[in-house]
Order: sequence, then C-alpha cells, then structure tokens
Amino acid sequence: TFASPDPGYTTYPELLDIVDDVVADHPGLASQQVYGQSYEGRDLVAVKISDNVSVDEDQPEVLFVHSQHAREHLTVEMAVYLLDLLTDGYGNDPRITELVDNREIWILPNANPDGSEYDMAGTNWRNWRKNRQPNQGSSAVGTDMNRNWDHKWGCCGGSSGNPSSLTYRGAAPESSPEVAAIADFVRGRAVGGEQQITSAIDFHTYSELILWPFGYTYDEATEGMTQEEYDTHEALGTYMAQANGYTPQQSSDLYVTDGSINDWLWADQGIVNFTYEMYPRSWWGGGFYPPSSVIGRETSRNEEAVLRLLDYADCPYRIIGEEE
Ligand code: 0X9
Ligand code: CA
Ligand code: ZN
Repeated sequence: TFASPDPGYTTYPELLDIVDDVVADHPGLASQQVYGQSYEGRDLVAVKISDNVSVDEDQPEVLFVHSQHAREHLTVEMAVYLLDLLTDGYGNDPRITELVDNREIWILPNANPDGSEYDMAGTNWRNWRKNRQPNQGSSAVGTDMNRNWDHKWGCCGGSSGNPSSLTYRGAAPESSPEVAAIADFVRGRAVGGEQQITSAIDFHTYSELILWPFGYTYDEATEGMTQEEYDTHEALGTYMAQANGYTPQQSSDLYVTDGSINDWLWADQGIVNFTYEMYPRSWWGGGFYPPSSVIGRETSRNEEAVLRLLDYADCPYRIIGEEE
C-alpha cells in the first residue's frame, strides 16, 4: 500500500514548470490559465491546446481532468503525455494536426494538488485519496472530490457522510473548493447557453477500465439518459477500449457512486464522458504505486483511445449513426 518515494513521478511544482515550458515552446498552440485555488491556496491550472489558441473559436471542446484522487499519480503523467503529444505532434503527425486545428482541448493536469503534495511529502508515500480540507467537528481531513459533485449528491449509498471515510462526500455539493472551481470552469464554457465541451475523460487509477455514466444507478436508460444517449456512451467507450485493451462498462457495474464527476458532466452539462481507470489491472501490478518505469508504456498506451474521442467530439452521436 505505502510506497517509497519515486522521483520518476512529477510533483506539483515540477508540473507547473512543465506547463510553463509547453506554453513557452508552443505560443499560438498552448496557453494556460489559473481557474481557481485549492484549499491550501495552490493555483489550479488549465491548459488549452488548439490552433489560434488565444481566440475562442467555434470548435468542439474536449475536457481532460486528471488526479481528482491524490495517490493516483499516473494520471498526472497522463496529462504530461497529452501535453507533449498534442503540441509536439502538431505539424508532424497529420492526424494530430487536424484534431488540434479543429478542436479546443482543455487539460486540467492536476485537480487536487494539495492531496498530491501531501501524498508525496512523507518518508513513504501516504496512500492519500481525498483533498486536504478540514472537516468541522472532526479531526479527520479531506473530502473525496469524486463524491462532491452536484448531481444526486449523496442519493444512493454510493458515498459516505462520515468525514473519516475514504468516500466522504463533503458537507454539501461543491463544498470542495477544487470541485467548485472545476464546475465553474465547465459552466463557463457555455456560450450563448450552449455548452461548448462535447466530451470528456476523467483520469483515475487503477483497474484498466473505461467507465461511463450513470454511477448512481444500475439503470441504463433512465431519467436524464435516453437509450440513444446510453448507447452512444457504450459504443464510444467500447471503441476506445478496443484501442487500449481496457474493459468497458457502465460505472455502476464497478460499484455504485453518487456525486461523481461523470454523473454531473452528463446530467447537468450534457457532456458525453468517461472515467479511465489506468494501469495496473490489479493490486499485483503495484496498485496505486506502480514503478515510474511503466510511465512511458502506460501513458502512450492511451494515445489511440484519446485520439478516437477527439475525433468523435464533433458529434459523439455519430458513433451510433445519429445526427444529434
Ligand atoms: O471511486 C471512484 O471515484 C473511482 N475509482 S477510484 O479507484 N479511482 O477511486 C471510480 C469512479 C467511477 N465513476 C462512477 N462510478 N461514476
Ligand atoms: Ca482553435
Ligand atoms: Zn480515483
């Protein structure tokens, strides 16, 4: 469970330096903005990648969220990989060039920097999951950000009301400043009432899964999810999984969760979206702490799957032959 520090993983200050370098090396293609502050006051950073990056063009937008959960460090490496792939690939790889020309890509490379830094600060890494927000009336620290989203929050036994729980849902929906900042960022991508972000991936570890909403119910078609919409998630999730060898399934098939980002992005914002649970497949592969020697293999493994999502982002329903 606990692991020796592995300097092959990227700390938050190192990540901010990498983002600075990517933006400096690719003006016109990559820009960064601070979309909020963590509980402990760290800047929360979003990177945009597109042609004419300083202009808000009318192009389908795609969102990648990384590291809601502190100990899932491989997801930060996935963000670094995507930053490099989409900028260095531009002008070299025709497929990447076309996608970057015709999409606006948002990468939130670390949604929970307080948690990441806390996890990495120990003599051994601390197996920390939540953010670092204190809880009133309890000595237990932290909210599970992926139970704090404002759709059917706490509805269904898929989170805990106990601050000492690993899946503590927080005092109220969006009570985590990090969740509130991402939710505000996403709401801010609506132009003239229309959400520009069409599709998204929230990166986690581990189990090698591609998951789609809903998490709060085992139902496929239900209130807020037509059969066509469900089929779109299933078809696109399955198509991406054929590229990376992950197992595709509805997120509640793993276990029921309420207040997850998946459910909110779909139900509140109409964004077709997935959770990736990255390497390893099981605890035997290192659980949350695989050695940094796997980073190259396990991030590039997702190149084709991510490009497939970027491709379908103009109209995800295309994958089931629908126009909408
Ligand atoms: O429990 C989670 O938040 C995710 N698994 S993890 O081991 N990375 O903590 C799974 C979330 C899946 N999404 C939904 N069930 N909506
Ligand atoms: Ca553009
Ligand atoms: Zn996670």
